[in-house]
Amino acid sequence: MKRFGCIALSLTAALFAGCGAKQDAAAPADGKKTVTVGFSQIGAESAWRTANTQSVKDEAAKRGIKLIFSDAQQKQENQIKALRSFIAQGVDVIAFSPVVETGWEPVLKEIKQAGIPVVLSDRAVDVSDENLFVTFIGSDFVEEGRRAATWLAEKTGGKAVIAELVGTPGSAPAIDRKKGFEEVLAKHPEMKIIKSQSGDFTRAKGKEVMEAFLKSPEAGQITALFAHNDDMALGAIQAIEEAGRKPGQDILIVSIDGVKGAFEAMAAGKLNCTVECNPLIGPQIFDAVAKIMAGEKLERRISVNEGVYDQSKAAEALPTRQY
Ligand code: GYE
Repeated sequence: MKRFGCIALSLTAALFAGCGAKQDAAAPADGKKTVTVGFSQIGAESAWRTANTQSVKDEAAKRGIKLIFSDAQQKQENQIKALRSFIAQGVDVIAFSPVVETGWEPVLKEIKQAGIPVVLSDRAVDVSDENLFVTFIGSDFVEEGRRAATWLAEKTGGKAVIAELVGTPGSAPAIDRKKGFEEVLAKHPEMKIIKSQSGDFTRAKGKEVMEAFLKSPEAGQITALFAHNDDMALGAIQAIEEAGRKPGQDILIVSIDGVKGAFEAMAAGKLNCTVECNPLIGPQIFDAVAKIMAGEKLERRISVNEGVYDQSKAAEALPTRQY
């Protein structure tokens, strides 16, 4: 089993000097301007998301940034409303994690007209004008899909009948993880996906869809499950157990994120592998904000370092997992 290097993020906290003339009641006594950031989060659909939210809030507090945080409950329309309210409030920078890839152009143009820089967090958008945002900070989801399929191919000797639990339809991680997974499958003619449906990145939906897979006429053929995130895999594990089959043995399971619950399931022998997707990107987001406020140029794409873990590493890694 290959283990891709898992490198802890080492990020320097940056303090920014004031620029611009906006008055703020919360301005510190030293005369430096308080920076205000509007952050539109997708929701609280998974353990990954909860950890991501915490990382953003903690880092903003640590740096004395005024954070206007908005939870969209997984709805694009709510995110668009939040973005417009950030414009109305005259924030210094807008950061957001777009629930789906498309449909952002009009609101991004409004933000641009208002002169507010945008940092994309975690998920990318599909826009024709790349200048509508400054940078995108997030994981390489295509690579994560490849890593999941590569692990499964090695584990099964290239033979598997696969059920797939897809993430939120139209979201960058669902599109890209599927793409990367299928790219590797194309090299293994005896690995095929026979069931594929969205479980919307939630545990409840993952369980529900897996139950339906296990009631289908093809249920008996399934030897492996690829879940686009750990929460759906954890829901599916329950469904598999309730159907009287052994998760991790009768059906091999590989998922993505690397949340604590996944490590616990691996230590219990119920999940076989998780591909890490690090949600603790608050420091990178606010490093980007600091650079923007200082007028520095930013890379268009800032990536996150991640690894792959299987059961042999689970018990050892569990105590040090931060999310
Ligand atoms: O994998 C999933 C969450 O966008 C990378 O969103 C994120 C994904 C993550 O709901 O658990």
